[in-house]
Amino acid sequence: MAELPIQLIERLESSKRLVFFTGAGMSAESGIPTFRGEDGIWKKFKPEELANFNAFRKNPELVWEWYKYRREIISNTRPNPGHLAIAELEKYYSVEVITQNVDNLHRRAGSKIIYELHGNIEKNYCIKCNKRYDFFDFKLIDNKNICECGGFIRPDVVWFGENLPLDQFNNGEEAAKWSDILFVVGTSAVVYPAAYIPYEAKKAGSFLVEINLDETEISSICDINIFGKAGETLSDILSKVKQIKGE
Ligand code: BJW
Repeated sequence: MAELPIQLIERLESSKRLVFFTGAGMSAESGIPTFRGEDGIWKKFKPEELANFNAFRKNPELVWEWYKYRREIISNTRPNPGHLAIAELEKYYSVEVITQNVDNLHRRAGSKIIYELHGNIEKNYCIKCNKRYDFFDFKLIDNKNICECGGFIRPDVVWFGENLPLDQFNNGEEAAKWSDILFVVGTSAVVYPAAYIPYEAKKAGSFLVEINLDETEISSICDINIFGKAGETLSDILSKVKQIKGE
């Protein structure tokens, strides 16, 4: 087990409310590519061609191709030790998860309170009549996904220029502000308004711990920066908590 900073151990001893703000790096050890960086999805696909509504109107087949490809990857993965550690920490603390990920891995790991800021790749809705088509229960016609009303079905995710689900954002922000420790895990923190959340938590007095392979936009405001893999570091944190709690 790697040595954890003493300030973090002291905080873990005195804290009650932990909040995890997670990004694509959280799921990297499950085998899901991140968006930016060396293996990022954006290296292979231009976001402006795929993750915005105009692109979808212009070329729904292409956008669906990308989502089918990613769903395929996600359906063959499982939560990694980091997701499982966050879920197990609920035995010892009040834990809430704010995630930018659409991959459902926190839920599959057993976390109970999850705010999904950018939607969920397993859910869909018709852009004409709003009928919901969750968990793939719609037909593929010529690689277009068409609702019974004739409208296009789209994935229930948040594209550039679209508003985040207000309840998820507001509740997540509130949880972060009330947290004793906010862990910022595996995010480049460049996409807004999600990236405002750690700043708001800091202003409200939370202790910020970043876990990332590299420095990010948010590193300088964090109280502690742990440069390491999310899965390994969170497992180490869980082991330390068990020691603290006498297990
Ligand atoms: C590891 C690791 C390991 C790797 N362990 N770590 C204010 C300022 C500036 C711009 C804006 C602003 N407000 C709004 C904007 C515009 C825009 C925006 O933010 N643009 C910036 C990019 C410049 N924002 C929006 O458009 C948002 N909407 C909005 O603001 O609405 C209001 C509005 C309405 C009308 C008109 C205009 C505005 C919506 C943003 C939606 C983002 N959507 C996506 C796609 C979701 C669906 C899908 O998945 O298909 O969300 S984009 C993509 O980026 C995805 C992610 O959730 C998001 C964040 O990425 P993340 O998670 O940080 O991943 P990476 O790859 O960037 O980083 C991974 C990190 O992990 C790295 O740091 C690695 O080092 C690390 N790592 N392995 C630990 N093992």
